[in-house]
Parts: sequence; C-alpha cells; structure tokens
Amino acid sequence: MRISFCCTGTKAQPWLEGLRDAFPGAEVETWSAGAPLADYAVVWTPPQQFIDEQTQLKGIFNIGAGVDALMALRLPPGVPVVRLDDAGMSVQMAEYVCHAVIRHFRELGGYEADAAEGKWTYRKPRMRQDFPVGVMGLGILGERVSRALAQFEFPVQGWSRSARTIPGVQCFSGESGLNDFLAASRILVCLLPLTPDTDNIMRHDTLARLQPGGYVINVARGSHLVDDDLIALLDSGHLAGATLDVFRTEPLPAAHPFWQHSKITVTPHTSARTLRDESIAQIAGKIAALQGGQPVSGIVDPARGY
Ligand code: NDP
Ligand code: OXD
Repeated sequence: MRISFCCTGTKAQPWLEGLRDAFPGAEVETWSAGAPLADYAVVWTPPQQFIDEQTQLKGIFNIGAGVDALMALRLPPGVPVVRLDDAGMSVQMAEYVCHAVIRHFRELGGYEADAAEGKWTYRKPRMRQDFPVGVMGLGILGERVSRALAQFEFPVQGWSRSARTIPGVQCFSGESGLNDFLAASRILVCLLPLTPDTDNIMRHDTLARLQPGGYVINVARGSHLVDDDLIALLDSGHLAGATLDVFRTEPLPAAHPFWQHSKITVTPHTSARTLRDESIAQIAGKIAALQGGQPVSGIVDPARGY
C-alpha cells in the first residue's frame, strides 16, 4: 500500500513516522510533483495538481474537520473524502467557547483591567437567563459545545440544517428557523462548515437580529463573518464584543482593524487543534476499514459540501 502525505503548513516527519508505524510495510511519503501513484492520501489544503496527478486514490483523508478548502478543488467522482471525526477536537472547542462565554458573562476582562490598576471593585452580578447562547451548527463540535454550555446553566439554543434533538438545548433548523433562533440568542457561536449556504452568514441583517448587547464567537471559518458589518454593529453599541479565532486571511494581516478594536479578542486559529496521535490512529483505523470493505464514518457529502 502507498500513502501520500500532502499537508500544507504541517511538519511532515512525525506524521510520516506515525503512519509508517500504523502500516508497517506500506510506502508512506510526502508528495512532490510526479510522485508515484498512491492508494490513499492524507491532506490539508492540497494543491489541485496533487488531486489531478493522483489518479488511483481509494480515499482522501483530511487532517481537519473542515473540508471547505478541499471542496473548492475539482475532486475525482466516487473517491471518498473523509474528515476528522472529533479526534480530540470537540473537548478543546468546548473549553474555548465556554471560556469565551464565561469571560464575557462574568466581565473578567473588566476585572483584569481593574486589577492591573490595583482596584478592588465589584460589578453587579449578571443573570444567566439574560445571556442565552445560540450555537450555529450542531454537528460533532457544535453539539459538544451546546451540551457543555448547558452544564453551566446558560439557556442554550442550537441551529442546524436538519432537525436535531439535544437534551437541554432548544433546537431550531433550516432557513425558516434562523430568524427565531437569532432573536432568541444574545451570544452567538458559529460552528458551521463553510459552504455556499453559510458563506457570509454573519452579516449586518443577521447579527442585528441578536438581542441587544450581543456577543459573537466565531470558531468556524473567517468567511462566515462580514468583517465590516461586525465592526459597524460593535461601534453602534448593538453588539458588546466578539471573540474571533478564524479570519478571511490567516494569519490576520497586521493592519487589520480587528487587532486594535477594544471590543474584539483575537486568537490565531487555535480553538481546536488537530492532535497528531489521535488523528493518525483514527485515519489508520479508517484505512484498514476501507481496505477490508467496511463502512467508515466522516465521509463528506460533496452535494452538501460538508
Ligand atoms: P459537522 O459537519 O459535524 O457539523 C456541521 C453542522 O452544521 C451540522 O449540525 C449541520 O447540520 C450544520 N449545517 C451545515 N450547513 C448548514 C446550513 N446551511 N444551515 C444550518 N446548519 C447547517 O462539523 P464539525 O462540528 O465537526 O465542525 C464544524 C466546523 O468547525 C468545521 O467545518 C470547521 O470549519 C470548523 N472548525 C474549526 C476549528 C478551529 O480550530 N477553529 C477546528 C475544527 C473545526 P446537520 O446536522 O443538519 O447536518
Ligand atoms: C479544522 C480546523 O477544520 O482546524 O479542523 O480548522
């Protein structure tokens, strides 16, 4: 068996070693133009040339949950594209989002600023019921995040394409459910895949439907959010703040206004990192299953785009 590794911005050697350990006897190599044809590919944002040259693939394994970069390529019909199913990401995402929600709700930024000035001051306690959280996307990550927030007794609602039932979470679905979902939310968390239907979904008219004093947490993709619309709503006071982990251009350019905005917290696409060992174990298990003619989870539906 031959496995080709083509992951932009990823240190290859530890992945190659891990995959070789998982498949002793297999040829596991980093791809370069003209490389021999492989049976399986392990990829992150590969170039079109890789897909065009590798004409014998039986499976393409993405080392992330989001497949938007892959869906933008011309892919061979019938070759399964497999995304990471959690592989240690959902707990990281739950930590990150709960932290951002609680930091905002408990005004911890304000307390830190006070402490820096040596001030011992109290703020009036705020009520959870005044901070309903809406999670857009109730898949592997969104469901875990919703359940974690519900544990802290925030009112939680979620929005997905198809109808879902999650204990402790009020679920909305489809385009017809979007406005009611937004109107019921003060804090908005985006955990949608980036597809033609969800591109620019957080724009002026949708964000304006959030309850006054709204807060935006984008941990999905930068193109879900219209940057200027966010800034306008922060500056008008309708929104109180935002925590942003993903951006249209990454790294976020030095001159981008998000860096300096007093109501925006920026992190460098780190909310849920790909964990190498967990990911290799998952991919190896799925390659073995495909080799044995068994079904695998996490196959992307090209028609849906996720
Ligand atoms: P899933 O595919 O498991 O879940 C996607 C969810 O979004 C599903 O509930 C789906 O609905 C819903 N959805 C998709 N399209 C629509 C639509 N048009 N309208 C309403 N709901 C929709 O994805 P994951 O939870 O694993 O990951 C989500 C995204 O998070 C990834 O695509 C990636 O972009 C991002 N991500 C970011 C990371 C970071 O570090 N910042 C790390 C990992 C992922 P349904 O249930 O009906 O299918
Ligand atoms: C992913 C990511 O999609 O890290 O897994 O963004």
